[in-house]
Amino acid sequence: MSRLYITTPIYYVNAKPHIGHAYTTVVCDVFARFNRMLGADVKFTTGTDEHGKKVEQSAVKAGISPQEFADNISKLFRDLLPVLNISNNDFIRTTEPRHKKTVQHFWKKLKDAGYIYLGEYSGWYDMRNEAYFAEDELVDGKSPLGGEVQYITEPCYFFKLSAFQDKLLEFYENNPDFVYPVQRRNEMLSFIKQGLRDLAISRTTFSWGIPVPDDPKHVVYVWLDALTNYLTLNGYPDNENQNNDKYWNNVIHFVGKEIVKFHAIYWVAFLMAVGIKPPKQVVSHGWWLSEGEKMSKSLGNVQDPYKYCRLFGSDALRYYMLRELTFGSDGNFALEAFIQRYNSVLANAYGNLCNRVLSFICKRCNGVVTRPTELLPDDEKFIGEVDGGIEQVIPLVRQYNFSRYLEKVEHMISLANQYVDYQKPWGLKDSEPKRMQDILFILAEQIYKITKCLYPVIPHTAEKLLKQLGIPYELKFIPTEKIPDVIHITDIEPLFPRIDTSDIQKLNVYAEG
Ligand code: ME8
Repeated sequence: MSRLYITTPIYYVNAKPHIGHAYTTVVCDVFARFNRMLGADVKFTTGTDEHGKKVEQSAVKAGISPQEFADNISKLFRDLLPVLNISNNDFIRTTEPRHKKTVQHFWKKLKDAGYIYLGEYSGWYDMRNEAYFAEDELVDGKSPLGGEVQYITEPCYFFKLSAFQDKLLEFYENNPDFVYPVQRRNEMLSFIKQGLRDLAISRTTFSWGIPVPDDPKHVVYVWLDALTNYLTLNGYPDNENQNNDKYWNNVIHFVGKEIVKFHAIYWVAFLMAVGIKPPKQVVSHGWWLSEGEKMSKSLGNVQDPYKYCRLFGSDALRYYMLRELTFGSDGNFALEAFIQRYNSVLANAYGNLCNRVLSFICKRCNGVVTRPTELLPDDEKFIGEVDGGIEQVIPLVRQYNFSRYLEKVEHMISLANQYVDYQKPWGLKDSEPKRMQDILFILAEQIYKITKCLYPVIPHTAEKLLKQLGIPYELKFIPTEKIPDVIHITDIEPLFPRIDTSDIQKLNVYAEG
């Protein structure tokens, strides 16, 4: 059985979770569920990144300890997982003892390998993004990531990143798909080719971090600390031989576009330095904007995933996010577009199809339909088109083309609606009852297949529908799968009730405070 290890970034605890964080986590969940359906043994992890000066300062401001501060926000990230229906296998906090042990072990390995030395660092420090920049990297007096900068000098341990320039180039050459999409790969390549400077990997200006082994005045740079979470979650250092580990050989890190460099350059160099294989792929996506702008507290446009789930259900949010954003590009998150997609696709096209077919079977066939003994050319065409659609879905997901995948499924739903409209089973009750039940069976079987395709994105509703069909099912893609020859439908209920758009003004989907 193939193994796969899928990770989200671990999120900073200086702000509450918003739609952007929810997005990466949902993408990973869909990818994890999809691969499990294809038979893979998937390990899927997420968590929170809790150290650093920013957290220390926010805690002081709030009048509580950094640990208490981190506890409060980490809980909001953790509690969001069941609300979004996320199937993660583990959740890490960088303040946990298991992680401290890994980071300190990893540090010692880097040091023993000769890649760490003590020096002094002066530079422009972006506090918000916990990163140093050289004078010539600043943009309008701010860091290239947009944060305010301060000039700082401190004694500091360095990682010999400069020693990895050629090895990184060779690695990129040998692994052309390492960074997805190719635009980000090209950015990484040009960054490496510009020349790599050694990296400051300890801090002495604050203490909220993991102490450097044998020199506890220093704490480990928050990015070295954070990236190592992926090893902690894979049992390192107890499981020291990661190169023979089946999960580690198939790690995919999903990240936002702004942190590709940390994963695709620094992390790779750290791992190379201790002789651990780099990840298989770093997959990056674009940003959700809210009302055309980056979400920020001060603009008051931070979209709250908890609110969307409470108002419309997690499946509706998951569907919208995957369908609306072209993976890799930026997109705008807007309530009006959300409701529009919900009503047209989930409520009308899919929900209504399921509801009218299943309730008709209940009302007119006492809930029972049986497999037709023969198919007409129209039936064969319809079934063939649905089967063809399913075949296209699998490669689209493997290529991270989530919006096209859902577009394909929407096409299959519209084929089913066209089939209903053309065959008009409702009118055949008295004249051709046998043909009517044949059509309904065919529809029920195609609804079953379409629903399985939708399962990774709308798991809650899909399971509800599969239960309504009364078919014992397995959550696997089985190419030759046929449902039983007799279907018994009992309870049915609407899947996605329409949202009344006259209420839009009343919906507050922005985070407070
Ligand atoms: O960078 N649109 O944490 P972070 C889409 N702790 N995705 C978004 C987004 C948006 N507007 N805003 C955030 C960190 N994200 C580090 C990571 S990993 C070893 C350490 C998502 O809380 C996206 O995945 O700033 C982005 O990369 C991540 O949240 C940043 O989360």
